[in-house]
Amino acid sequence: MSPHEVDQLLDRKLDVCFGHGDQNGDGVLESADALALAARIVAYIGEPFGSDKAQDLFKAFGLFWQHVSAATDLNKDGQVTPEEWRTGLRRAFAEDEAGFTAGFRPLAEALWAICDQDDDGSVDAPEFANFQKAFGTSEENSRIAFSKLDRDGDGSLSVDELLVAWKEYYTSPDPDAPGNWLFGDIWQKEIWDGTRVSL
Ligand SMILES: [Ca+2]
Ligand SMILES: [Ca+2]
Ligand SMILES: [Ca+2]
Ligand SMILES: [Ca+2]
Repeated sequence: MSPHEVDQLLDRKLDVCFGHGDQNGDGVLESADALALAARIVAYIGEPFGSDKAQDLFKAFGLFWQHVSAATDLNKDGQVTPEEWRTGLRRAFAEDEAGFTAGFRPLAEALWAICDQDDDGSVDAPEFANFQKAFGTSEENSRIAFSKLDRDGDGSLSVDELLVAWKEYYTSPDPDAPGNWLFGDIWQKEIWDGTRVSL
């Protein structure tokens, strides 16, 4: 792949994530977007809002946003533009392994816990599909994503498998990285058609 194609893949993945995050569709990300996304996840999973798992997820999203916005809100105005998002995330996560783990692990743990609705210590494909509904992911894309992300093929998604997938999704230019499939086929318009944000 040419450097341009590598850039295109990573840009596309970061833009899809931006589109998911911009919950009110105003073209910038802010803390209210992060909390709205957390609420949406709680609602689609079917967890009561006052439960420990839901409260833990809200806390984790709040910390995650602090971490991410510190890295991406380059002019410190409380809003993250698409350009700041692309530049800041590359710098913060692709080039800083420790920064990635510090930002993502607490969120991965809280998400994993709330996804495991039957408390059997595993997140199976139907539980993962409920989580994916919060992002508008189709059943088909959710099924594909689960099969790619479940690296050891044991029918369950672990925290570490989730973290490896996120790491690849947010930082890897490799077109064959399984983590590219976090939301299914990344190039489908169904996942994100770019209409909500103009770059
Ligand atoms: Ca917004
Ligand atoms: Ca800004
Ligand atoms: Ca379970
Ligand atoms: Ca697994």
